[in-house]
Amino acid sequence: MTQLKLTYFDFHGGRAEPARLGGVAFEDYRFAYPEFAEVRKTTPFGQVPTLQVDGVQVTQCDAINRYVGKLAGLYPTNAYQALLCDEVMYVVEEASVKLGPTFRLTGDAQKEARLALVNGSMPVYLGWLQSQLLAHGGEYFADNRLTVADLKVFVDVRGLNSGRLDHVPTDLVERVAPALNLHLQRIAQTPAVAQYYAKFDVK
Ligand SMILES: N[C@@H](CCC(=O)N[C@@H](CS)C(=O)NCC(=O)O)C(=O)O
Repeated sequence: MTQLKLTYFDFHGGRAEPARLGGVAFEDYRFAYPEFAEVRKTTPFGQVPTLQVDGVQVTQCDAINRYVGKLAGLYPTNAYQALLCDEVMYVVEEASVKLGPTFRLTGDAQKEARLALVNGSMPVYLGWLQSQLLAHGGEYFADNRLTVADLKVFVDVRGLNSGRLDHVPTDLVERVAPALNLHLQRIAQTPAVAQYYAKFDVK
């Protein structure tokens, strides 16, 4: 059997979380933030996540999420449905790329940068995600079933609602795209996701 080792921060969110939620057996190498300086020396771009597949290190979160999705049966086999799934994942990733630099800021500079996103690109991408969801029946983003696109949006919305992101109001999603919160509640109740978080005693 292929041996998988996923390396990422020890928190319930971020770029590797959809792969963690896929339900595929893997070694979950979680590390605390202070260890990142050492971990990043072992990765080609100084970034995480990485996935080792039988000892071969692979980068890029959505390549990893898609691969795990294929192993788990959570990625469409139909080319058009796969396109819809990928589109959603890229939109969430683009939003993450905009948010990324704000983690390196502090104080007023961080506040200004985050509020610019809250009042700019964030409602645009949340609104688009909501319209995609509703256009495809309101339950799933693609293929009329759970896919890695649902897991990626679930993780993103969960992060935005969490209060972990200073200056991002915890009611932003509810105000601009409430259907995404209903989606979040449904995905949280799917057996693979509920069982995964139960292991960590996360509500
Ligand atoms: N394109 C990469 C981006 C990975 C990335 O930016 N990861 C963040 C953590 S979520 C990181 O390692 N940041 C440190 C840095 O870029 O210096 C991917 O899709 O995995």
